[in-house]
Amino acid sequence: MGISGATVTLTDCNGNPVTDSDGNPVAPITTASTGAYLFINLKPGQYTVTFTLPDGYRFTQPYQGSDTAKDSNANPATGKSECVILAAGENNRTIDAGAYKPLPWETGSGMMPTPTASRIPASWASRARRSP
Ligand SMILES: [Ca+2]
Repeated sequence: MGISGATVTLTDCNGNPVTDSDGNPVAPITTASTGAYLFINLKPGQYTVTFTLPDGYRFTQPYQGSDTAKDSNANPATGKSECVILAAGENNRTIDAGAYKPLPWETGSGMMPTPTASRIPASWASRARRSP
């Protein structure tokens, strides 16, 4: 399940704006209903992905489990991933954010409903040339 309306921003590891292989600024992406995002035509380098969640969502704990394609990379306090090295020709689909929408207490029952977890799956790629 994806989260729509999240903003995904790509910067260098110092938080500075980056440009793609053609020298154009890499604009932030707002996720669609699948939650997926795609940055293409990037230069090899070191990047940080910053996730900004829609109202009401919170990040899950990062780096849970052993599957890097499914774990959350977002620091719950900042929404930033770790500094990631993107090699030439690499297509990195492992940087993502887990988030959930807390549900209000059910008054009277004493039961806390289990929040539904969602993911913002990532996809980003470098390549030397743009495909025709
Ligand atoms: Ca991950």
